[in-house]
Amino acid sequence: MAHRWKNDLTSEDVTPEKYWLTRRQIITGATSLGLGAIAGSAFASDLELNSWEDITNYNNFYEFGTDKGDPARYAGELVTSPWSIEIGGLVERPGVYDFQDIMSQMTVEERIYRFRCVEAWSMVIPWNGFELADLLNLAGVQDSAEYVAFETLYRPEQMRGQRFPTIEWPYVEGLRLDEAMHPLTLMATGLYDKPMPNQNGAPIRLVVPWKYGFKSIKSITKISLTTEQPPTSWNKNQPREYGFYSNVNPNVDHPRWSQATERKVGQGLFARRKPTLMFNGYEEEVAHLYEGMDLTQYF
Ligand SMILES: Nc1nc2c(c(=O)[nH]1)N[C@H]1C(S)=C(S)[C@@H](COP(=O)(O)O)O[C@H]1N2
Ligand SMILES: [Mo]
Repeated sequence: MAHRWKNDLTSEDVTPEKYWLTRRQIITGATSLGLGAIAGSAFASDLELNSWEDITNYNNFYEFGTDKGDPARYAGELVTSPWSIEIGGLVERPGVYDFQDIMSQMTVEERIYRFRCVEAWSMVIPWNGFELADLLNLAGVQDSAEYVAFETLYRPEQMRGQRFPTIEWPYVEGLRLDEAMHPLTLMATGLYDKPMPNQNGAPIRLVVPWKYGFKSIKSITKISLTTEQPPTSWNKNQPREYGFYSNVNPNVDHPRWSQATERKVGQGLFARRKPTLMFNGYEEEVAHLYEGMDLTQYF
């Protein structure tokens, strides 16, 4: 794959596929594909990008503290260069992959995705990144692999939240292999055409737009292909509240709050709450992955 620098992107580069909402579609409101369910019923404000300020100042990254302002406050203490990802388990070419080497082999593009946190706030974010499938293919997935396990960096000297046992460190996440290979699943390396801010998971983090935000693990240092379903941080912490799949689903409530509606960040606390969409609006693209599964059991 040819490498393209982010500032070489043209509007053609960001509008090639049906899977994601593009900047042009948002501007014209012409979203008949991908997020059509949203566009069909939505006001322009539902599709408007959240501001850089919203995206980088209000989020979760427990490695830096549990307050939603802590990542912006303290993530600057993390040194993200050099960076490498150890890829192992059931792959043909296991090894330690340097981040810059990976980048030189990937086509970085922009994709605008809806993001929905389990706590019922949402944003629309212009990520830059490449498909996780491209990275997994670089390492070569063996036929016997069924799941992908991810790990965040453990470095308490620079990640002050890790000095406390708020959750078990390192943060871990997992996907079924078909979810991981889906073209919507992104390894994000930036936003708004800028390198990924530390608080959003620099230099590289996962983005799975049809799942709740906590699946999108940040600052990844390890990826492993397995036959066993991998442990996930929130499931280990609160198994009754967080399952492995964590698909956005308005019909399955979190035990302590409803998931039926959501509030878009940046529109004021008194803005109208919107109904949550099945699979966060990506039903057409991903529902087939879960055919025949009872999603109240596999939540
Ligand atoms: N390593 C790590 N990744 C993480 C988290 C975390 O605490 N640690 N929080 C998750 C949660 S709960 C959310 S909502 C998103 C929020 O960050 P974003 O707005 O940058 O996507 O990151 C997810 N990824
Ligand atoms: Mo979250």
